[in-house]
Amino acid sequence: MKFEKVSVVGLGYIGLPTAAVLASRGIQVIGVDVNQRVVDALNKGAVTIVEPDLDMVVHAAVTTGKLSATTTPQPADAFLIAVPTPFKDAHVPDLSYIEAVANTVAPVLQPGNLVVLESTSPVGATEQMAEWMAAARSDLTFSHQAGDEADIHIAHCPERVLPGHVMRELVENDRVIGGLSVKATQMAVALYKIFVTGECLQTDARTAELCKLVENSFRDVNIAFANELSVIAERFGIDVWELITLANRHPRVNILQPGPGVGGHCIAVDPWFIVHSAPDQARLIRTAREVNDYKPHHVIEKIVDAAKGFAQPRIACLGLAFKADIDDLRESPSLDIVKRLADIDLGELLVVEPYVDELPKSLQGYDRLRFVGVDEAVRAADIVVVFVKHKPFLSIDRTLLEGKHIIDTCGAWR
Ligand code: SAJ
Repeated sequence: MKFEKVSVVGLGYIGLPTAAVLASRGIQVIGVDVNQRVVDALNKGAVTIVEPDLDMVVHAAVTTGKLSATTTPQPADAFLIAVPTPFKDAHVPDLSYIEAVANTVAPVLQPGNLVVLESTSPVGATEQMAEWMAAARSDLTFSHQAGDEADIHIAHCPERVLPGHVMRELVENDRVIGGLSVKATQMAVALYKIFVTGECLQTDARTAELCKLVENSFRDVNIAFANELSVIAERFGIDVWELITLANRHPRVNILQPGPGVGGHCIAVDPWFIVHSAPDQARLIRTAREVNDYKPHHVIEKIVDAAKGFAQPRIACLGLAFKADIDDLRESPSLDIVKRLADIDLGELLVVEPYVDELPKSLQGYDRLRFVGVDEAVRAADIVVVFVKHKPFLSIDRTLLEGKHIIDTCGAWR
C-alpha cells in the first residue's frame, strides 16, 4: 500500500500537527480547511495555534513544498478527517462538521482511496460518515457496503494527544485503529506507520470509537473523585492535598488532583457521548460529569463567602487557561468563574493570565475588572484565588500572600 499524497481535512489542534508530521516524512500533504485565514497562514509557513515545536515543523514542511493548504478538497490517496465534534443542547453530539466534510470530500474520492476519521466520535459515527459519502457517490462502493471489496475504505483512528505535548505524543503514542472492514483497518495501519513509532493496535471502528470515549471518561471519573474529596475534606477542615498525598502512598492508590473544575474541549465533552447513547447504563459516567460541573459553582460560593468579610473586596484571580502552562482558554472553568464574579459585580477583579496578551472578549467591558500582572494583583488584593498551577504563580514571593485571604483551588501553594 503506497500513500504518495494525503489530504488532512481540518487544520486545527490535531489536523495541523498531523499534516506537518506526515509531510516531514516525505509525504505530499494537502491541508484542507474552511477557514481562509488558516489556509493563508499555512501557505506562508505560519501557524495559527500555539503548540511547542509545531511552528518549526510546519515551516520546514511548507518550505520544502511537501505541505500546502486549500479550502477545496483535491484528489489524494488518503483522507484524514480531524474536525470538531462538539455537542448541542442537552448534550446531543453534533456531527454536522463531519457531515459537511463527507459532502465536500465525496466528489473527489477515487477507487482505492482510504478515508480515516480522527475526530472523537460517538459509537456509529464512522459508519454514518461512510453513509453520507455513499449517498453522494452512488457510482462507488464503500466499506460498510462491500467490505474488503469496496472502492473506498473507511476507518476510525481517534486522536489521543495531550495539548502541550502534541508533537511528541503524535509520534510516540500507540494508536487504536478500527476499520469498517479488515482491509480498511490494514490500510489505515500502513498509513499511520509512516509516522507513528508507537504500536498500531487493530480493532473495528465501533470499538475504536468507544475506546477513545472511554479513555477520557476514565480520566473524568478519576478527576471527579478528587473533586468530590476536596469538598468532603473541606467539610471536615482537612487539607485535601495532604490527604491525597498520604492516601497515594498506598501501593494501589493513585488519586488525581482536585481543581476548580474540568476544562478543555475533550474531557468535559466526550463522556456525554457515552451518556447520550447509553443513558440507562452510564450512571457513574454521568455522575462524574455532574460532580465536575458542580465544582466551579462551589468555588464561586467560597469566593462570595470570603468577600463578605470586606467592604470593598479586591479579588486577584490568577489563571484563565484550562490547565497549567498553556494559552488555551477554551472551556476553562476559571474563565466562567471570573465572568460570573464580574456579572454579580462582587468587587474589584484583578485578573492575571501570563500566557495571553489580552483579556478574552467575554471578560471585556466590565468597569471593575482589570487585566494585570501577577505581582500587582497579589499586592493589591484582599482575596487571592489561584485557579491553575502556572509556573509564574508557583514562584511568586510568598511573603506577598501574608495577611491575604487565600483560595487555592488547585494546590499551587500548599
Ligand atoms: N485536571 C484536574 N485534575 C487532574 C488532571 C486534570 O482537575 O488531576 C483537569 C485539568 O486542569 C483540565 C482538565 O482536567 O482542566 C483536562 O486536562 P487533562 O490534562 O486531563 O486533559 P486534556 O483535555 O488536555 O487532554 C485529554 C487527554 N486525555 C487523557 O489523558 C485520557 C488527551 O490524551 C486526549 O487526546 C485529549 O483529552 C483529547 O483530545 O481528547
